[in-house]
Amino acid sequence: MYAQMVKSEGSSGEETPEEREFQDRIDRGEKIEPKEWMPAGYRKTLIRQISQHAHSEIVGQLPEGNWITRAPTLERKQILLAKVQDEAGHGLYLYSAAETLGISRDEMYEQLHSGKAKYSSIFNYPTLTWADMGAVGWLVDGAAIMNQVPLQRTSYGPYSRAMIRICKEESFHQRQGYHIMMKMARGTEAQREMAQDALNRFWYPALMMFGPSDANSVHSEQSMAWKIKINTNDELRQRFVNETVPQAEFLGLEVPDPDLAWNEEKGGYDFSQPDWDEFFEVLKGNGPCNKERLGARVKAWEDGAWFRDGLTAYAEKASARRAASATAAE
Ligand code: BYC
Repeated sequence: MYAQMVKSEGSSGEETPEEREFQDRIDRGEKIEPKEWMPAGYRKTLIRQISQHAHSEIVGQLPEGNWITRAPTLERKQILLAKVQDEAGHGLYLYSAAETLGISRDEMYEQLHSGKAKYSSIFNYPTLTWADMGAVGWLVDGAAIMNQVPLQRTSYGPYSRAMIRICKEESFHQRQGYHIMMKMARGTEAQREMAQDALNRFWYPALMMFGPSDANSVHSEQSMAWKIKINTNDELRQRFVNETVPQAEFLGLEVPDPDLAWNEEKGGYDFSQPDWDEFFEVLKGNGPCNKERLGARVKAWEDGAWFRDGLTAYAEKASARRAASATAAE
């Protein structure tokens, strides 16, 4: 079987009996739980992917947080606030899932703040108008769902369970985004133009969320053998386009791709690839908002130092007091 032929990352020689048994378990569809044996490469890949995912949720709050104070109505403000809070919750489940693999939360934060860990490229683009809140919910959360629904079946237990809850909330996020787009697209001419402009700016960055083309994906083959990933980047991108184009048509908006065409033979749309040079520049830290996003996270971390110090000091004092009263009681 293909999966069994793929060697563990970092293991140079023959497959060991433990590695073989591990792969058999994966192939049988069993979940791997935190205290069970796993190849070092499996652990490392999961830590990388889950922590990057957690960072994306946390950094992902910034472009939308930008609009909370400027939402057009009280109702929209409440909905947006709830959504942004959900993203914080997703980050926390995912950091917890990564911690079960032996990395501390502080280490993960350090990797984010130093620029060593990645987060999704999409959050390095600005949100310029209220219509962008619609486009982000519709396209960005839509792409996230497309990626994350299969991840509910990922082989690592804590990750797969976190995904189940996250996907339920993401569906609400996608609906709220589409609802904003509907209002805008069917509003005044100026509102329709804003909706079209948001689609124009977010379409290609949303396609980039699925990662580089399969030919350039470094991790896909091994990650799929381990069922850390269930689909290739190109498969998910194609599914996203197939689902999203009719939604754009329903809105009366135009997808900014002159080459977009239904291909009867493949049962999906032919579409233009995003600018992959731009994608790799964003990954290197040269996107429109990379510095601003990372700067905001580092500032939040530094501003919170007094609070963390206070909590630690209180916890230490409380435990010293408990120890002293236990001794006195003896
Ligand atoms: N942005 O070998 P590949 C969300 C990196 S949604 C940045 O294909 P892999 C949210 C990749 O890390 C977003 N980097 O990698 C939504 C690797 O570099 P390293 C979060 C990217 O891991 C709404 C290199 O490129 N979702 O959170 O097999 C509101 C080669 O790529 C990107 C997830 O993270 C990118 N777009 O596949 C709020 C889902 N694409 O690490 C929040 C879980 C690729 O070797 N993650 N790279 O330095 C995944 O499914 C996979 O990690 C990916 C990439 C499909 C993203």
